[in-house]
Amino acid sequence: MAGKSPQGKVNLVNLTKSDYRGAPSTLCQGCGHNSIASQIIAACYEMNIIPENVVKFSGIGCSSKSPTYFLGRSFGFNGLHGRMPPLATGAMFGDTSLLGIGLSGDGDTASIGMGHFKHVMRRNLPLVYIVENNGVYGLTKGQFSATAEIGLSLKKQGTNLYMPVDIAAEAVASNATFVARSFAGDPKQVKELIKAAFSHKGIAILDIISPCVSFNNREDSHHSYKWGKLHESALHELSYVPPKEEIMVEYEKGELKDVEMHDGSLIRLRKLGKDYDPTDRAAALRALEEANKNQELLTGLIYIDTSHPSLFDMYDLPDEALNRLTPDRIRPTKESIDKINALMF
Ligand SMILES: Cc1ncc(C[n+]2csc(CCOP(=O)(O)OP(=O)(O)O)c2C)c(N)n1
Ligand code: SF4
Ligand SMILES: [Mg+2]
Repeated sequence: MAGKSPQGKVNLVNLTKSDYRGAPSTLCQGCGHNSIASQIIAACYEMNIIPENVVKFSGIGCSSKSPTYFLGRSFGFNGLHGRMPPLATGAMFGDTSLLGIGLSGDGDTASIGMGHFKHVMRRNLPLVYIVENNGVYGLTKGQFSATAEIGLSLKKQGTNLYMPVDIAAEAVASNATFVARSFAGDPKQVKELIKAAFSHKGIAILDIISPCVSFNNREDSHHSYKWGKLHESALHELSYVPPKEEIMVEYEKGELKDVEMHDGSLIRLRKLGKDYDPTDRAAALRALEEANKNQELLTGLIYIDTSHPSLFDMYDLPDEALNRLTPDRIRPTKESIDKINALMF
């Protein structure tokens, strides 16, 4: 039962929200990345996740610094620029019992890291992969990233001449099994999507527009708070329903669609406008294309496939985590080595 401690309300694993915090943020005040960190903290607290069961990964950038500012009791690896996915792949294989969360930026993912981004999706590594997307390289003082819209003019940078990369469209095209887009200015949606992503058995890509208040927050910039607020077009109202929670609320038939996850939890989608089926891959690509044409910030669960095996399902792994196997269980016997050698020579 959840109760109270001198530090505040405790959740089902007897932890307060403070137990999910990290070091104080050194990012700029108002940076979207800080708001996303707060929602990661809230999601993990509400899901009763034990912080020591989580491992955080990141590359380089202001976004990649942000794991320092949440889940201070969890494991963490800060890797090279654009190399968060291979780092996560290796570490997660080492201990498949952990929950993985990767933090990256639009530069880290869509510029230098594009190759690794594509491959981690086709492999379906179980990982919550968040791209804090601000259209610039914030850490190195605001150069255009690959997601900046064509024609964007910024002080000191001039005008961006190139077409942008759409992270969500890249993810759907690369067979990612969970693709969502959100906006740091819509914290409730961010939190519910993070919870759903933690329940997904495979790669969960969250492209979150996360304004850089220092270098790319002009009102007409597609990665600013103002533009996001004016142009957000949510596909549905989304809530995460934990496994076995009884739903007492009455609802009108036809207005709700539930997506069932492996652990028995549900992603509950309440219709807002048009019908939208997030299990239809072609429809997802069409919706993204349409939104780009109409200059809309399309948010919500864009695509989900709960049937595809995760990377670990494709290998004959023991139940016990590999990093806990003792040398006598890992080392091949002399007979098996002799057998392999006999095959080769
Ligand atoms: C190999 C390499 N190239 C370039 C850099 C310089 N660099 C550091 S962070 C960064 C871009 C960060 O942008 P993004 O991933 O969008 O993160 P943000 O700071 O915007 O959150 C670059 C180019 C580097 N650290 N390593
Ligand atoms: S420079 Fe931009 S991305 Fe970096 S902390 Fe400041 S507001 Fe955030
Ligand atoms: Mg960036």
